[in-house]
Amino acid sequence: MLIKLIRIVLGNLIIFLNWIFPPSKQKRTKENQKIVDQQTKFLTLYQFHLCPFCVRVRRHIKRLNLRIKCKDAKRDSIARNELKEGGGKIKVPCLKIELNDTVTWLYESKDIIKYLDKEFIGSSSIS
Ligand SMILES: N[C@@H](CCC(=O)N[C@@H](CS)C(=O)NCC(=O)O)C(=O)O
Repeated sequence: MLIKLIRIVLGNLIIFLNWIFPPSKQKRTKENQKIVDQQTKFLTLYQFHLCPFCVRVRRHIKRLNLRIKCKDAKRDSIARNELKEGGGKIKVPCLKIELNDTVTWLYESKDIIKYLDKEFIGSSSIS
């Protein structure tokens, strides 16, 4: 009970700090943003709103200026089932990558960030 309360307080504090200090966004031309938006159509992030690892990944997505669908696997039971059935476990964050008829469920915030950097860092950026 106490642990749950501490988690909620800390989670909300992280959300608040994230709101106060938003990451600076990578800039792209409209045309380049359109190309990147096409590529991110195939990505879905399964996450919990208050999970610090998810906040880290969401910040990174914002920093890279990516439009990636986010599904809340805590409150949305359909998303929770998709994650369990598809990925094999309820652990967040998890990035679902749908490419060329292959679906990959990428767990671990570190690995998700590494993947996004590899695919999108500096991708068509202005500066
Ligand atoms: N090492 C993992 C840690 C992820 C993690 O512990 N996530 C927690 C939420 S903060 C989780 O999914 N717990 C399963 C659950 O609550 O059902 C990462 O960096 O992504």
